[in-house]
Amino acid sequence: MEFIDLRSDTVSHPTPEMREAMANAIVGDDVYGDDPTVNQLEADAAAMLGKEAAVFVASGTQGNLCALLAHCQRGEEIIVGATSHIFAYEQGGMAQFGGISARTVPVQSDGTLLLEDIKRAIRPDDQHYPITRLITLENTHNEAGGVPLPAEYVNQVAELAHQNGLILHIDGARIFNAAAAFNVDVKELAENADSITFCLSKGLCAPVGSVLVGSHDFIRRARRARKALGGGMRQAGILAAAGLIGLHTMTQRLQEDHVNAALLAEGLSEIPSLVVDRQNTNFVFFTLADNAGISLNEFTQRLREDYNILMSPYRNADNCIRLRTHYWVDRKAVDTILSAIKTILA
Ligand code: TLP
Repeated sequence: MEFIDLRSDTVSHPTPEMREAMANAIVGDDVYGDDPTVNQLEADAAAMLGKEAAVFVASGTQGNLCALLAHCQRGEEIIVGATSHIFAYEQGGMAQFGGISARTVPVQSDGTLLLEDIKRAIRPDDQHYPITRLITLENTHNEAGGVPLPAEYVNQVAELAHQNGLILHIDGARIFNAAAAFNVDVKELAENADSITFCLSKGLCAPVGSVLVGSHDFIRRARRARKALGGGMRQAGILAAAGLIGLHTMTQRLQEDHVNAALLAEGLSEIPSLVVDRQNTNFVFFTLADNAGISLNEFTQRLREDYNILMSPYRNADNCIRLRTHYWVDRKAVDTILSAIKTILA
């Protein structure tokens, strides 16, 4: 059964071109460095982000963890947004596997961390404290609602980090969405960061995989961390083949997802019992009014059962739904969704 699935962009699945490329991929043992398709993906990803080297990893979570394990020693601390994915949704992997602690600072509604908050969080040289090693940003910021962080801001944080001898790591799971939103080359958003993780799944539609980029020396250490985490993937060229299409082709069409999200937000805002809270990049948040005459659960159930449309309540707010557009939610799907919602709420 065909669903229109808006629960996340992680639900996107490979395009027909990706499936064909996967079937025909030339592969080798990647732990030996022998997989030409993985090697190509890593070289192209590093070049696109303007970095020396890259390593293909199983997921965004694994990419962020490899980065932290490669940058930090046990007993060191990172400065991280309190609602960032690395802190909130990665099981505290940095502490579990690396003995690294997290010092959180508030995330503003525009996805930024205030420079004053970051400055205050940097530890003085005192034997009572852990050693601050790294600052991390998230671009686009998921919990702030898919907000893209502009290059000027990223550069200010990079400068602050480097002036204090700290490293800047970016969780750029959706950094190509940020580049599309500002209509800039992704290199501009990556330029002053020391390392970046980005996802080939999500908006780029590959079935599996993320890439971590940075200097040669850093990537050598990250590759060791990946192996220790069980992430040496052997004939991973089958996956990297889809990733290459994600990197070169799908990054060029993300603007379409943003336009569809804007159209959805516009259509939803015209429906009386709904309030659109915000829309950024491929994210839309809306709230069902108390007088809508239907509970949020009944609403999502009817969409699923009667129209094959999947949405899920947003866990952090009452009566709120978060939608994400992606390749498989086209303009026609936007019309179908709006007409289904109008019928349910009529
Ligand atoms: N986010 C998922 C869930 O885990 C919440 C989603 O549906 O949005 N960084 C950011 C900013 C992310 O949004 C995610 C995934 C990750 C890292 C982790 O990526 P994966 O799922 O590949 O480990």
